[in-house]
Amino acid sequence: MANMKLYLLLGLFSFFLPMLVIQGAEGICRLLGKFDLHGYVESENHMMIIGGMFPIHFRTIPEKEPTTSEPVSPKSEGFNFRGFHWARAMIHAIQEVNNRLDFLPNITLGYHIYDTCFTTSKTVEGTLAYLTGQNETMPNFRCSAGAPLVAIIGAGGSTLTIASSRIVGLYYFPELGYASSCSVLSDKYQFSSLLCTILNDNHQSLAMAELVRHFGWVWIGTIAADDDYGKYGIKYFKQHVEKSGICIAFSDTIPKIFSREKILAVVEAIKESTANIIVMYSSDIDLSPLMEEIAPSNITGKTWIASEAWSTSALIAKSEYFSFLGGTIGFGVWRGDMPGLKDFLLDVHPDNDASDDLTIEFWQTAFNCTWSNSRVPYNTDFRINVTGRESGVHPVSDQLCTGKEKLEDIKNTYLDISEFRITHKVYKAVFTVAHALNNLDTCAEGSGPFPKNSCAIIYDFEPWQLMYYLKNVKFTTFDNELVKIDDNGDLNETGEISFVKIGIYNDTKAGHEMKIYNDSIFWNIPTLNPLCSV
Ligand code: TCR
Repeated sequence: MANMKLYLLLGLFSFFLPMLVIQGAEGICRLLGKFDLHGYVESENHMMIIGGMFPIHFRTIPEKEPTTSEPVSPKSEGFNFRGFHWARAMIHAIQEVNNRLDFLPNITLGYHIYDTCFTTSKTVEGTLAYLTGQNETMPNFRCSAGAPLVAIIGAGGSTLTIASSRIVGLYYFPELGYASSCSVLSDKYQFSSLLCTILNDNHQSLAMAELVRHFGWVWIGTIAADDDYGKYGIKYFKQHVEKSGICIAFSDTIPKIFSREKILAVVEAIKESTANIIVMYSSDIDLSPLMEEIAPSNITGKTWIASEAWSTSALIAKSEYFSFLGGTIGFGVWRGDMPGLKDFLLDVHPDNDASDDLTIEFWQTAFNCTWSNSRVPYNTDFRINVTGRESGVHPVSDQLCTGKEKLEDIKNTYLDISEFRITHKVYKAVFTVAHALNNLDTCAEGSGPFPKNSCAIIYDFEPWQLMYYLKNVKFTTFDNELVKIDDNGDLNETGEISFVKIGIYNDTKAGHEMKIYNDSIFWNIPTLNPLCSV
């Protein structure tokens, strides 16, 4: 089975709505209120909570010097459709588990979701809130929000997961990383209670090196996000290519905190270098400001090798970037089936719950309108203050939303099916927890795994006892994928990586030519796939 598919982004277009930036009203960054509302189900059953951490906003707004007043948690800005999509996918997976009659008959799962705002500080804040049950300074996850917290799904990118799993690891509290692919996370000595449902990046770095070798490219530039994903990814890539005599022309990093000066320096390095192949290891969010600067700089004739975190993102695959990004080759993780998810994603509307500020924010941002009587402020763009950058400011519509706007019409990372890859990892994480709980619940007294062959009790178990079941979980998903723990202690798909041959690249005097002869290439928009139009 293929874990990772090599595919072309050649010809990838996507229409993207201008992003509105909304002031994070108090409480938006922490989703407790809203999601609890839906998260708890009226039920006679015993309730258990799964925590979830997703980047629902892009960043936080720095507070003014907090020396004259009590410091408060910063507000958020920049609605991230992809993070919202993942959070909704987790909710759907939990509902699926609750609907199943074959396991956990006396347990109802709820959820408790925090927004990481793509920052370490919010991630750590959320992690501590999970562990302390909000108000206390001692770990108290048994009492979290009135029902016990059993595991956390999060925290998103590797840097955030490293921060959070170091804390939960102290208590051997289970955390399941759905997007954390950095290979250091496989070190179970450091990250004892973390399991990842996504393949680690060593495979991707090696695949990129193989690709470069395959095409005989010898002069390469590398760009990495300034985080663990980017830096370790490029480090392993370099280790692999340097063995084969391939030279690195330049290596740059994209800053985490926006700095136009630093970004322009990267643009300059790309411009000045004679390397025409550039390997880019970054998330779409971090890469976006660089793309905004490359667009007006007339850089063309480069072939980009994309890491999985930006290769299919609608945030990057915009038509205005096509002149320099067309022909990008990227990697993707396995995309699985999640029956009913699309309908669930479409079933979001501010009318469903007037107090659901997050859905209102989603709606206003997606349709560039204002929901009447909305408590969510909509026409404040903090990016000018925070980043000193004006180019990202979009005029905000004063038009009222009608409520009849069609979700099917929006083309952003919320509904884009090519985004269903990490989504699948979120799903897998939820089902892994559910299966582990079920195995714990169905343990036969006298033949259990604990001292004197005892079992744990589902209504009162310790985190390490669930950890045992997580580490021994084995199940098949809807699409017949066997999920079990691998040698690194991660929950990966079984099987080897397979490379899909995508075509031939010809370099002739008349110019470059890329022949595609394999129909197994993934095309983001089927109508652009030449194989579909013949
Ligand atoms: N691992 C990255 C984060 C990441 C991501 C993504 C972010 C991955 N895939 C897709 C946004 C969208 C893979 C990390 O930091 O480990």
